Amino acid sequence: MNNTKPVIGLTANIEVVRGNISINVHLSYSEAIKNAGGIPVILPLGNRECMDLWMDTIDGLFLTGGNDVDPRYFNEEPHPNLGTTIPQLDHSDMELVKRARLQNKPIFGICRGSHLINIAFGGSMNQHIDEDNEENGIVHLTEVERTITSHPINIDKESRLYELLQQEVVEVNSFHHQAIERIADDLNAVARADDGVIEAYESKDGLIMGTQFHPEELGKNDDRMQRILVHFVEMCRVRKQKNSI
Ligand SMILES: [Mn+2]
Repeated sequence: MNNTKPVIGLTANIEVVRGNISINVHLSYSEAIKNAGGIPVILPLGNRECMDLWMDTIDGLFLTGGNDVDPRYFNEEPHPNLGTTIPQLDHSDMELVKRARLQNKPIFGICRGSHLINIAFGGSMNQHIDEDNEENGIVHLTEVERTITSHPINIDKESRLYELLQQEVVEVNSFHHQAIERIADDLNAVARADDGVIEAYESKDGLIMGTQFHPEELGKNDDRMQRILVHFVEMCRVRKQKNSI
């Protein structure tokens, strides 16, 4: 089979499902990657051997949402409101990010995924933001349907995200109680909420993107949001072509 579609590795969450420790990925992620022209594959917890083979197989790495990242990765003690952390998963995901970067494979992170990338490159997190910011009415941790938008973000005009969305102010969904505190040196914050919370970043070379919001959900009803993932898959396709020459 002569397949030109890029293979995208999706990280998974670890959750107890009906009493069994399980890997779990929201279907919206793999559907969004498929709809964007990629071939999604789920990466469970890795070890060295798995990771070597996965890196030979995938053309891009997609880090999904999920649990909080262990704050010891940015040299902080746990905040009282820190959620459950899964050290094995953090370690596995960090290793994947580092390996993908070494091979110049495009990396996209959403929510936890975006936090983890930032931490892997030396950034830090605000472990618990006020859910209810009275001053400007922004609620970042909402319990509405995942396609519902909750607050606007302001996008830097000098960014790829702006190129894709062609709009400086965009309404996004919001399901987070943490936020990036210090952005890693290799990354640029390119979108913020009105309270300053970083909602998207990009690496200087464009190969890494992270969003605090969820384009995989918004893209169901909003073609512009789907463009973000189409762009990522396209970068992975270019990377695959380079590899095959
Ligand atoms: Mn938000």
